[in-house]
Amino acid sequence: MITVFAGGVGGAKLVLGFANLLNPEELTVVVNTGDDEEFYGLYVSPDIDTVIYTLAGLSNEATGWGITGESFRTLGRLKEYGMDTWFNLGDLDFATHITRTKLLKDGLSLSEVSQHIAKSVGVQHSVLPMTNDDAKTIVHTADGKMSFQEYFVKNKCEPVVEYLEFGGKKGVLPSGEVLHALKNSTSIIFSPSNPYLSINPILALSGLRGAISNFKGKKIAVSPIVGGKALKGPAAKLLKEMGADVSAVGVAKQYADICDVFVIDSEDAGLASDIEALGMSVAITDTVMNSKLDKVSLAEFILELCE
Ligand code: FO1
Repeated sequence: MITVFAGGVGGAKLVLGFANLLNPEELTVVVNTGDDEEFYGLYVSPDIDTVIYTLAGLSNEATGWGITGESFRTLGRLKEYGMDTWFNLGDLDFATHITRTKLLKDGLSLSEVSQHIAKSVGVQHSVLPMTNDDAKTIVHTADGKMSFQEYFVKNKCEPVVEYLEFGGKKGVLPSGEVLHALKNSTSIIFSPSNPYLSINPILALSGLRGAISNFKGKKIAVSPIVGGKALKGPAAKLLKEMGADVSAVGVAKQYADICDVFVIDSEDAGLASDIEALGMSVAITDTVMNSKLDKVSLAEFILELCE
């Protein structure tokens, strides 16, 4: 079995590639929940939903999040009622959040609820939240501190990030399901999600870095930066604000102490020796995933590295 650490859009694309090649018992996806937030009393877990909707073939290809063909009538009515509506929740998406909130209130864990939602829309592979506890990311910026979604959606990633605070309280543990998956895995894959916003919240969980350091199988990370640019989202801007190189080398430095192999795009082949100097081996292929074939090809390439 392989375990894939994933955030939202970039992670979900690669996960779809793996899901096309591996049986459900051969793949576990561990998803960042630092982006989770409550809206109107409903518990929203954006990265979990992005992965589930993508695997279910429901996702909006244009945005990468939400459900294709969504309507926003409920949100429109909430606006008429004077509610804050900067986070675009669609009508069908609301059903997911209502279900999640109800089941959490009934006493199910976020892992159990996520499995229930995934199965209900036909997803057979395991999609696990990184933790069952509150681990929301707080973004400290030049404009003050804010929740992840306030930073990402309300403020369009514009505030300059000073530092990121992970975990609702100190010592948040990974879920038992995550630890079980790692114990039974032969490889760990760090998907091309934002290393600061999507992967670091997972790595910040108590004991997880140690578990990964002691992990005997292959540990492979994929660069979300190609040709000095992020394929989507604020990864390049964040690298700059954190004082890192805005390149695959800058990302590789984040993974140098926990990964054996770093996958870069063919366009960045010239950076291979700089990354090898960090102590990782480098694998070069086309990493930009536009079509389904791109996603499956990249997943296939990584599975070969796992052997
Ligand atoms: N991203 C946006 O840029 N704007 C939105 O209004 C928005 C709404 C939204 C609703 C549900 C959901 O599951 C995700 C949504 N996202 C939206 C994406 C989300 O903020 C980010 O993809 C992740 O948190 C970062 O990975």
